[in-house]
Parts: sequence; C-alpha cells; structure tokens
Amino acid sequence: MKSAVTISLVPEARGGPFVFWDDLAASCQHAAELGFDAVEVFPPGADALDVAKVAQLLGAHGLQCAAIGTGAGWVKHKLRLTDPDAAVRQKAIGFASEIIDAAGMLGAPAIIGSMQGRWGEGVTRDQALGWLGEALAVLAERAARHGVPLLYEPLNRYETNLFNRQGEAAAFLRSLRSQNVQLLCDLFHMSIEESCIADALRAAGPRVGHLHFADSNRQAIGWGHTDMTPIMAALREINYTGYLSAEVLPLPDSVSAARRSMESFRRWTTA
Ligand code: LER
Ligand code: MN
Repeated sequence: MKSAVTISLVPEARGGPFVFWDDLAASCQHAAELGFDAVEVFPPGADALDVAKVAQLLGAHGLQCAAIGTGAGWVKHKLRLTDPDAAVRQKAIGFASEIIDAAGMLGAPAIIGSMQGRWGEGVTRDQALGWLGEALAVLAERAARHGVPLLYEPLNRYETNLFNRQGEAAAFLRSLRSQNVQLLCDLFHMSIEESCIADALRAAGPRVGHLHFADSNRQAIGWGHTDMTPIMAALREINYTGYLSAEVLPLPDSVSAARRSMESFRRWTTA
C-alpha cells in the first residue's frame, strides 16, 4: 500500500477535511519531507492545473499524483450530476471531464464525491440514479482513454442520500454500462454508515480503488476511535495495493496532521 496526503486549492472549501491548503509547491515540499509517496489534489477547476508544471513539481519531489478531486464543481460552482436542470447536469459533466483529462495526463484518477448531488426537491431517487449512472458511465469511458479508472465515493447521510454504503454502491456500479468505475472508500464516512468497516471492504473486494485514511472524528488515523486492526487485515485479504490517502482535518495544524498520518501509515503498513 502507498501513502498520500491531500492538498486543497479551493478557498470555498475552507473548514473541510484537507491536510494542506492553498500552496501546491509548499505542500509538495512538506509531503516529500515527511516521506509521502503521493499527493491528492483538490483544484478549483482543471484550468487551475498547469499539467506540465504540476508534473515537473511532483517529479522534483519524487511524488506521484494519487488522485484529483472534483469537489469544487459543487462547492465552488454549484454543479451536480443529479441537478434537476439538464443544462447544469451537462455543465457538471463538462467540469468533471476536464479534471479527468488533467488527472489522466498525470496518470491519476479523478474522484466523483460531492458532485454526485442528491435526490429530492422534485427529483425522484430513480431519476437521480439514472442521471448519476449515465454520467458515471460517460466519465468512466473518458477516464479509460487515459488508462485510469474513475473513482466514485459514497458519502455519509449528511452529505448525500444517493449511496452511503459501499455494498449498495458496488451493486449500482456493477449495473453500469462502463465497468471502469472503482470505489473510493473513505473510512470517516464508513465509520458513520457501515455496520462493520472490515466486512464492507472485504465484500467490495476488487472494486476498492482508493481509500481515504481518516479516523472516526476525521482526524489523522490513530487520533479517533476507529479500530484499524480488522480494517488492515481486510485490506490485506483483498490484496489492496492502492493509496491510503490522508483526507483529514488540519488538526492541530497541517504539518502535524500530515506527520501523524504518516506515522500511522508506517505503523499499519509495516505491522
Ligand atoms: C467529502 O466528505 C469527502 O469525503 C471528499 O472526499 C468528497 O469529495
Ligand atoms: Mn473522502
């Protein structure tokens, strides 16, 4: 398994669960010094990422790009893949497509998390799932052209009412026309929604494409009450070799949260 740490470049997301903020170069420097394998970046949009410059920066620090988030599509631009307005849904697909292309050029998958939206306000669950499924298939086909998967992240009940648990999301992904969508399993959301995190990971098996390494209180692993022993056993059982990416609050500060995450990563991957 490989280590990654999150960097947000979206001022509107302030207060969110990202370790580093605002300054990509300084954040990469910290990440490399602390020994991370990769960074996961949340940009305000694809136009904020000069792919050649980012590739050069990562290369200079010996870092990989683990994934690129599309959350700014919702947080900043109010675009959702399940918006009642067809024009907004179309713009949402366009926004995510551009991020998929930028991420793909960096050899990384893009994440669909908060851009999935929710049902209600005149939109039935069936209608929302139809739009979500079609959008994920289109975006996954685009990702496939870059040789990377698309990551779909079930969120807890306070953030979406579409899919909150890995098992139901995996079944939905199996029904799609494209099979190039993998699950992003966020241990924070799972600690709220799953009966047993380890069983859920075991059941999702080869669909697990990425993991957000966060404790029950969204602090660095080791600083909440999630029991990591069965979770790591499950990840080994399913032969997970992807990232454990620290998507946690910058508490008590960014560098400390990153250091704590790296200490926990080492503890749990060398055990
Ligand atoms: C939001 O709660 C989250 O976990 C992010 O990874 C979603 O974009
Ligand atoms: Mn997450």
